[in-house]
Amino acid sequence: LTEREGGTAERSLTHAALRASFPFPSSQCTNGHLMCAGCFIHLLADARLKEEQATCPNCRCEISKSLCCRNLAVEKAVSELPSECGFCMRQFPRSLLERHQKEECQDRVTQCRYKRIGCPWQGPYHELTVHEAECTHPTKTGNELMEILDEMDQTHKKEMQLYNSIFGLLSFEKIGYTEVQFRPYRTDDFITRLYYETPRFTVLNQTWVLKARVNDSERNPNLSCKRTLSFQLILKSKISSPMECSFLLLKGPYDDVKINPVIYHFIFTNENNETEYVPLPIIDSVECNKLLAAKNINLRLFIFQIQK
Ligand SMILES: *[C@@H]1O[C@H](CO)[C@@H](O)[C@H](O)[C@H]1NC(C)=O
Ligand SMILES: *[C@@H]1O[C@H](CO)[C@@H](O)[C@H](O)[C@H]1NC(C)=O
Ligand SMILES: *[C@@H]1O[C@H](CO)[C@@H](O)[C@H](O)[C@H]1NC(C)=O
Ligand SMILES: CC(=O)N[C@H]1CO[C@H](CO)[C@@H](O)[C@@H]1O
Ligand SMILES: [Zn+2]
Ligand SMILES: [Zn+2]
Repeated sequence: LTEREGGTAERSLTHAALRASFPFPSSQCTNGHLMCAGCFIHLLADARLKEEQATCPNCRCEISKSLCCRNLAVEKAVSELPSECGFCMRQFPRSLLERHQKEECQDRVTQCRYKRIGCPWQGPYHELTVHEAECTHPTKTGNELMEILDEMDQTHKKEMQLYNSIFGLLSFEKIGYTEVQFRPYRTDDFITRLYYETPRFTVLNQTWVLKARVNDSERNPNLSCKRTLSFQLILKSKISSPMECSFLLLKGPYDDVKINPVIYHFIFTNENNETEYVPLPIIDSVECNKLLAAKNINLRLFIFQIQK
């Protein structure tokens, strides 16, 4: 993929993900200014990062999930307006756009038909025929294909291992879980930074706290579209012997966020009582912005104590 195509594909995937996951296709401020769901969520997330009240870019009135509402008449009108294909940038009536992007666009991102035997190629549809004609995968020997299939098996095996280890953990004797609520705070540095912390909670008869921070490897996280969160589990009570644990953060009952399950391990002692910051495996930055836009982040934490 060239950079342009990659960017375009990613952008349209992001939009598709947003449409699929966010209930408001459009929002309007109290003065009637409209914005699409993606911009709305981005404004709320940016305001959270800058510790400001989110405002309408047109009239500067306050915006928030409770102050803004959908405008169904506009949504209907908009659905009849032409809109741009994310791949070829040409305009189409909205009603035709989905079919165009899925089936007709010459620039839509496609994958080689030999993907199943390991061809990694993906690119615009209009290059597909040429690629497939010269793709070396169908002429590979049985032995070469065996190697490729082995690699693919390894990937599947890793996924299976993850799920099996979650099922394995579920048969541990000591399992604790709780709903955790991350609340936003500011560091008192000169340039303050947003971080999140949960109130103290009890799991497995110990007191814990979780902290989270927005990926701060970049100087201005508010300038970047790519956002990630990482978190840290801290043991607050004194223990009489080391406590070896596996832990897992998942979507809880109160927030709709897409998180990939990742199991982390740590041996807690009185001296070594906090984990490193580890990635909160949110599936993408759209989901991350959704979390930042909400006031608090509600998740469910599982702790499995490994007993020797
Ligand atoms: C829980 O911890 C308290 C003190 O922290 C202790 O007195 C109590 O026996 C513990 N309960 C269990 C079930 O381990
Ligand atoms: C982003 O935030 C930083 C401080 O957190 C600020 O200095 C900068 O001006 C902000 N950029 C924009 C575009 O708002
Ligand atoms: C956590 O560890 C640090 C450093 O080892 C120590 O100073 C602190 O007292 C510990 N906290 C608790 C609650 O044990
Ligand atoms: C603070 C923090 O989590 N920084 C991370 C931001 O993302 C890059 C790339 O994923 C990591 O290398 C940083 O550690
Ligand atoms: Zn197109
Ligand atoms: Zn190919």
